[in-house]
Order: sequence, then structure tokens, then C-alpha cells
Amino acid sequence: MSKIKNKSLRESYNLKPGDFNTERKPTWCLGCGNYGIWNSLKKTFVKLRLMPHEIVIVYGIGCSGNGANFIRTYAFHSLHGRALPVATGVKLANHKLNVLIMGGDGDGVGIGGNHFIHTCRRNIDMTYILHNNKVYGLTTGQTAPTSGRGFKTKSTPSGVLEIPVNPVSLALICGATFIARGFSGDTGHLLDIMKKAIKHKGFSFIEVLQPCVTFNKINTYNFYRDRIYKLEELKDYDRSNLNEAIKKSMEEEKIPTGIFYDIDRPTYEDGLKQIERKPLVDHMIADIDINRLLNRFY
Ligand SMILES: Cc1ncc(C[n+]2csc(CCOP(=O)(O)OP(=O)(O)O)c2C)c(N)n1
Ligand code: SF4
Repeated sequence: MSKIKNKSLRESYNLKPGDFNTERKPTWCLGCGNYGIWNSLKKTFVKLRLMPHEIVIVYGIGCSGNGANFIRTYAFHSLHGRALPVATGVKLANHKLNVLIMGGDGDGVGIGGNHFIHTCRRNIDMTYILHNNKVYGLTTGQTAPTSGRGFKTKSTPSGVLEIPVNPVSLALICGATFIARGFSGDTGHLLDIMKKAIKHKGFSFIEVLQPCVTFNKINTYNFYRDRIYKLEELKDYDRSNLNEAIKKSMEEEKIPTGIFYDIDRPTYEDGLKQIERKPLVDHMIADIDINRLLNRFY
């Protein structure tokens, strides 16, 4: 998280969650889990005393990506599956910004699965919020890589044959340094996770279980309420133990939520001499002979 510089200016603004609304009203279906995530995120910004101009959210393509129209920060509505590399570019251009990524499970662990693997191991200081509704919502209900075995959709009318991708397990074995799972039906708990994820120095990943009330009639609010428990309720759970975290992430009968893993490791930016003193965007480029550079590529 970027350092707060001008404290008095910040205090004089005293932002409320509603200040992060745009003039557009969300278009998500009534009851969609995206509303819970939207509310938690705006409250998180307020709790962390972040201002809209200090935040960039890079969105994937999907129902969650439409948040680009409803959250008042800098935003980049990228390509399907490509939000992570775009966010990486933003962060490296100006590492003083708080960079977040929001996208669906199809976007993040389907078409964008390759980027997910490499962003985890790179450990760039950004926060990825994966809206997992276990279906393709925006394109009206096809199977996603996270859909459960046997799940029937218009693209798999006889039921899914594969086992689903488990985003938390994947993030753990790929090297992300903060990994959590929240539920959009428990916005207080989600807010607490988001606050810690944004404050974490390194790549933080939150899988949010997000019911799609229109196209997924299996993974409903009640489905989750009957199965979810919080890792914080376990007395001896050690967030720095990778093996324990992997084991927990594989549980299926009951679904653990909360912070699975939280460790310190140098970030990608820490190793870049070029941005040691100031962000790339603050470097003078006036003296560079662009023609000489271009000629090298002819
Ligand atoms: C390269 C490319 N392939 C396919 C699509 C069509 N497409 C748009 S959104 C989407 C899937 C959305 O599912 P998910 O990422 O899980 O987000 P959700 O809508 O469920 O929030 C697909 C396949 C596209 N826009 N671009
Ligand atoms: S289709 Fe599903 S994910 Fe998309 S807005 Fe509607 S309920 Fe939400």
C-alpha cells in the first residue's frame, strides 16, 4: 500500500463510501453477489483513508468488470483474461499508486490462467479480487473452469466432466504472499480481508464466493451459508505454514474462509534499480534520442 503523504488534506476530505459511487447505477441483476463486493470495497477505501486518485482498478471482462462504471477511482477496463498484465504495467509505471484488479473466475483462471500463475510468483505489490460465481455470467450462463463436476449449463447440457480449478490452492502453490477467501454474503468479514490485503506488501489475492442468482442455481447464498466457516475460529491455525494452508484450501465438505496465508517476501519492485529513487513516470525522458532507439529495431 502506498504511503499517505498529505494527512491534513486527507482529513479535510473525510470521504464516505458513497463518495466512491459514480453517477451510474449498477446494472447487475437484483441479488447478485457483486453488490456485496462493491459495498465492501468502497468501505475498505474509506477505512484505509484512500482517496480516489490514489487508486487504479484494472478490470477484466465479465459482469464484475462492469464495476469500472460504478466505482469512482482511476479505472482501466481491459481485455478478457488480460487484466493482470495490464495492472502489472500500471504498477511498474507508477509504483506509488494502489493497484487493484477485479475480474471473474472465467477471466482469471480460464483464459487468463497463465497470467495468474506468473503474477503470483512475481509478487508485485497489488491486490487481485477474483469474483468467483463458478459460471460465465456476462455471456449468459456457460460453464466456467471453476464450475463443479456434473454442473449443467447451456455449454455442458449433460454436465461438466472435469474437476474444477481451485483458485486458492493455485495461488498458494504459485507463490502469492497473501491469500484469502471471502463471501459476498458476509460483507463485514470481506471488508476486514480487503483491508489486510491492500495493506499487505506483495501480491495479495482474494477469492470471493459470489453467487450468480441468474445462472448458477447450485452455488447459492444458502449453499454457502450452510458450509462456510472462518479460519480465525481455529485456535492454532498458522498463516505462515504453506502445507497447512494448502491442506485447508482443499477442503470441500465445509468451506474455509478468511486468510489462508500471509508471509513477507521481497516484491518484484524491490529488485528494480530503475525505480529505487522515484517512479518511472517521474523520470525525465527529454534527453533520450528516440530515433537512435528506433533505429536499433529496424
Ligand atoms: C478474448 C475473448 N474471448 C471471449 C470473450 C467473451 N466473454 C466475455 S465475458 C466472458 C466470460 C465471463 O465469465 P467470468 O469471467 O467468470 O465473469 P462473470 O461474467 O461471470 O462475472 C466471455 C467468455 C471475450 N470478451 N473476449
Ligand atoms: S448474470 Fe449473474 S453475475 Fe452477472 S449480474 Fe446477473 S447475477 Fe450477477
